[in-house]
Amino acid sequence: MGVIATYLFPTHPDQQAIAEQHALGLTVGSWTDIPHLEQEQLRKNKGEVLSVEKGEEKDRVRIHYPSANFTADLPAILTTVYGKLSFFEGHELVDLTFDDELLAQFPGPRFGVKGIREQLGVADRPLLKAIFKGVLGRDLSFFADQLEDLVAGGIDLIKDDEILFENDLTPFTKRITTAKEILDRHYEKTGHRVLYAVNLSGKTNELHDKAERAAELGANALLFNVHAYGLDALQTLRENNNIGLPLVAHSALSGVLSGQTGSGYPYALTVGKLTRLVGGDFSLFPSPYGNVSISLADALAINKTLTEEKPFEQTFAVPSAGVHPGMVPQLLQDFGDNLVVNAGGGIFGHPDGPIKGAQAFRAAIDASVKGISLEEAAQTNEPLKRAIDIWGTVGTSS
Ligand code: 1AE
Repeated sequence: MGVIATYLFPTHPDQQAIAEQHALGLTVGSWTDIPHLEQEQLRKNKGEVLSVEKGEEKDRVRIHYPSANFTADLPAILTTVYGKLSFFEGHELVDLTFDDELLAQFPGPRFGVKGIREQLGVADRPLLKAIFKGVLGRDLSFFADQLEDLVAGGIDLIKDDEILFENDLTPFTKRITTAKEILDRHYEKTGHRVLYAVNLSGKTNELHDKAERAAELGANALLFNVHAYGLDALQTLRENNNIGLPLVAHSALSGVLSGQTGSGYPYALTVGKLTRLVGGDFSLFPSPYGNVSISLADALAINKTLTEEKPFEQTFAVPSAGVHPGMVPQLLQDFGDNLVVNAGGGIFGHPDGPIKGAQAFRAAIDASVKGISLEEAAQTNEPLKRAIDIWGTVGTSS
C-alpha cells in the first residue's frame, strides 16, 4: 500500500545501488549508517526499489513508498517522493501511481466534464470559453459591456484574466454581482446558461472566506492560479461544501515545475493527473500552437491524464494561449470533442469586435464537429471568413 514514484535518473553503471540509497535515504535512512534502524522499521517504512531500466542518457527507476510514511495529502506525498531528490541535477519525477485506498482519499472534480455539460445544457460539441482582455485599468461598465458582447456572441464560459486581482475599479464582489445580473438576464431571455469564473486571489488565509462570499453573492465558477498557491490549496477549495462551485485551474507558474528540460515534474503530472486528483473541473494550459506553447506530446499527455477513465470525474482540458478560430479543427483532432476552446485575443482582436469574434469561434466549432472545412464554412459565415483572412488556419482545417 502506498505510492509508486517513477523517476528518470542520469544513467549510471551502478544505478541499482544508487536507487537503493535513495529509497533508504528518502524514508528511514540518511547518508550515514543509522545504527538504531530496526528490522521491523525497515520492513514497514523503507522505500523499495521495484525496478531499474537502463536507458541511453537516463535510467528509469521505480520506487514504492509505504502509506505508513505519510498522511494522505499532496504536500506530504510530494515531499516524501521528491523533496530531497528535487535538488539532484537531472533527476526527474515522471509519474506517481497511488493505490486505491489512497486514491479514495482524494476528491477529484466536483462536477467534471459530465456535470459541467449538464449545467450548461451542451452535450454534443466543444465548449467555447472567453478570457476577459484589457480589463486592467478599466471600470465595471467596461467589464459589463464586454460581458454583454461575449454572451451575445454565444460563449459558454468566460474567465477573468489570471492577472486581474483585487482592485478599486473592478472589485471582486462587484464583478460577481455585475456578471450575475447579466448572465441571469441572458438565461431568462435565451435559456442559455453561461459560467463566469471570477479570479479567486489574495493571501492564502483569505481564500476560503472570499470563495464562500463569492458563492453567497451568486458566483457560478472560480478561477484559481493553483500553482501560485500549491495543489493542496485547490483541494481545500474543492472540499469546502460551502463553496461548491466549478473550479478552473490555471497553469500559470507550472512552467517552473514542469517546463525545464531534464528536471522537475512533467506537465502531465502537475497540470494533468494531480490537478484532476485534487478537484479541478477545468485545467487550462498552453496549447501546442499558440504564442505561449508547450510540446504537442506534453499537451496530449495532459489531456490523457485529465480524461482517462477511473476513478474520478473527467477534467476538461483547456488548451489555451494565442488560440484563434483557424486552430479549431486542429484542436478537435488533437484533443477530441470533449474540450474547451479558450480565447482572449482571438475573440477581442476580431476586426469586427468581440460579438463577431465569438460568433467566428462558434461557427468554426460547429463546422469542425460536422467535418466541414473552415474554408467551406467561411463561405457562408462572414465573422469566420474575416477571422481566417487575418489569422489563417493551422494544420488540418476540417
Ligand atoms: C496559457 C495561458 C493562456 C491564458 O491564460 C490567456 O490569458 C491567453 O490569452 P490569449 O487567448 O492568448 O489572448
